Amino acid sequence: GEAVPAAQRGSWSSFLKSIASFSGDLSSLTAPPFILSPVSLTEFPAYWCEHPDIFAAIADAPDDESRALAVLKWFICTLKGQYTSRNESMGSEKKPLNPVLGELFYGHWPPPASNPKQGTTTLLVEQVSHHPPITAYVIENKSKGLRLTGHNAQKTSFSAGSIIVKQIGHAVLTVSRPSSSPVQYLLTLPKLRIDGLWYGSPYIELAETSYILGGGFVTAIEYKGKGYFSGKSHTFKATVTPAPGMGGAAKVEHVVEGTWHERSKFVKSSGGSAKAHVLQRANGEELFHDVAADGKLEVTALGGDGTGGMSEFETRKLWAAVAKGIREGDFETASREKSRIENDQRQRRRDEAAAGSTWPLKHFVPEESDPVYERLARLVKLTPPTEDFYVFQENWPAVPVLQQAQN
Ligand code: 0T9
Repeated sequence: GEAVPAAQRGSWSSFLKSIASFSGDLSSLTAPPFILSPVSLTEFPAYWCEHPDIFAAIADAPDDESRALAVLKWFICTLKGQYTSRNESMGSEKKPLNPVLGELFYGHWPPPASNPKQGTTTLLVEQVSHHPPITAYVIENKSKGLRLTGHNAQKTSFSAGSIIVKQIGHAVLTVSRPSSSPVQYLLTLPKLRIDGLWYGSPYIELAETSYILGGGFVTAIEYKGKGYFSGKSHTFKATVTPAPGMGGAAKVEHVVEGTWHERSKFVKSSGGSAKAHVLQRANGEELFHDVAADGKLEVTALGGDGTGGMSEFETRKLWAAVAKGIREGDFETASREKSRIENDQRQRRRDEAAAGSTWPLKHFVPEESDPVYERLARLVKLTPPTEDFYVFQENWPAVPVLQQAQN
């Protein structure tokens, strides 16, 4: 591979061989230094809200149909960050830091000075399982009545030179309204293919279909890459139709096509609501979404201990020395510090086993079923997950810095 530093070619090809003969938890494999990222997976849920304005706009939609389109626009606008931002900032997809059990990440997005009414959005993330790695999160804009909760895990396999990642988990978006009951959407996650491994410059392509279900509508988003129906990378086609039993709205259908890292537009629209979601360009072009038109706003990390500091399990404090080593090319320090964290974890697990106790999660509880999932998954007959659901515990101690940010 040309992107692989000469001194690491051998370790890259043996790393590729070990992934090829392995399936399961890739995070535990040792990779050569050039492919390491200094960012922990607990920071990834922040990608859901790097356009806090588009997220907040969901609360302002006047009706179910318009809200379904607002949710779709927000979902599409997150994809570029979720799946291509490491290529932009570090030249290729990289192997993230593998969070420890109980790792925490808190953050917020304050409203812009020009629009204080947008409200503050807060982020709370907890690593709820180490083996397999599972990350749970809550993103909330209290003043707009919006809350996104979810959890993520991955099942990986290797096929025709690519890593195939099946995302386990889902997200639920709750839109609270002042005078009627809340509306909920179930969001499923696309399948990933990691290509470019041979050349040492991995990148993600999305495949198959993901759904946004609820609020009276069903949105199916189909993903294709190079060589499929448009021949272009990062292509999608989203179809928004009324959920079964919607009566009068039965004829509504919106179809949006384009690329999720650039532009998309309505190719079919039979309902009246689409107009409010069209971006009119100076050259007369009518778009649904244009990534270049959005200013992305990265999350500001907050220390959760209430004094502005971070406790030892908060991501940026826990990994500080490892991340610094990776950023500065001092891989000896990075790997020594990483071993220190891992040994500490092993010792904690041994102590717990000896004491007959388990690590207490701070914000979530594993449950075997989730009524919201059961109700909404039926709309397209999703295969029921066999993994636990992680339910956010409202009534547990709140995080002082997040409460402060919300006031
Ligand atoms: C949820 C996202 C997820 C996490 C990452 C597969 C992956 C871990 C999971 C799915 C986010 O919402 C979106 C984006 C990127 C996904 C990561 C990309 C990636 O490569 C890693 C896996 C575990 C690896 O590190 C594979 C080895 C590596 C050498 C390839 C670059």
